[in-house]
Amino acid sequence: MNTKTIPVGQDILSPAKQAAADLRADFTRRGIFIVNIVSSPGAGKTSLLEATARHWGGQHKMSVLVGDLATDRDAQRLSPLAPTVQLTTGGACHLEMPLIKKGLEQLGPIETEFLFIENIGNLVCPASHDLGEHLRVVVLSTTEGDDKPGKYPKMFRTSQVLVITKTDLLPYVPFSVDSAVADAQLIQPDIQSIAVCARSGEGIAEWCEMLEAARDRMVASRDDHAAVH
Ligand SMILES: Nc1nc2c(ncn2[C@@H]2O[C@H](COP(=O)(O)OP(=O)(O)O)[C@@H](O)[C@H]2O)c(=O)[nH]1
Ligand SMILES: [Mg+2]
Repeated sequence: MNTKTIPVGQDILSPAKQAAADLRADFTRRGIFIVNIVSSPGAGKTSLLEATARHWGGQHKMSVLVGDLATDRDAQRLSPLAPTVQLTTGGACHLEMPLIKKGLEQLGPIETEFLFIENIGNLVCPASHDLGEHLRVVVLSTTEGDDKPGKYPKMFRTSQVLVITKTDLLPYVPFSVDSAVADAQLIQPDIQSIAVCARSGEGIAEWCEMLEAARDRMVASRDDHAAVH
């Protein structure tokens, strides 16, 4: 039997992966940095976004797509601070590209530097879905235990930044920031970590500076690429 080899020459992406790659490319061109925030429920994602918006105070423009199974409670919290659209999945445990696209349509033509996607509270399913983000940030609160990175390895392996929240509770809970970071680094040696407290504002300036630097790098690499071509 004759066999025929067909050289494809490129990765054949699934439609969802292709949609995510297209969104990332489009937003890179427009200078909009997409941050996908993942965590278990109640780790402090919305509080972190509230603190971010307050810290920037309009100095850097941000918009938010916020996902939940039900209710628009998070959008109600964030809307006074930044253009926000609530995405409700009606039960699905993670966000996917079609809902992100609907949310972007609802957001309308945005002039923004940062688009935050607050994912559904869940340390499992969201790990498998690229939403076109430039940066994936996993949030772990001090009340969840410092052993979680090793127990949910895919989420930490696919994230570039670990934000440890609720540092004000450290005196009351058995949680070591160093142990949590070391556990995450076993899985993802390059993971960058920041400890914050949304209530007191501790670490929020550092978190915002990290975001600004990451966006600057994206814009610089886009411009270098454009200059070469
Ligand atoms: N003590 C303390 N509580 C916090 C902090 N950040 C968030 N919380 C509380 O943690 C709970 C869940 O926060 P939320 O932002 O809704 O988490 P999300 O479900 O991940 O979006 C709320 O009751 C917040 O007030 C913090 O820095 N310190
Ligand atoms: Mg929330």
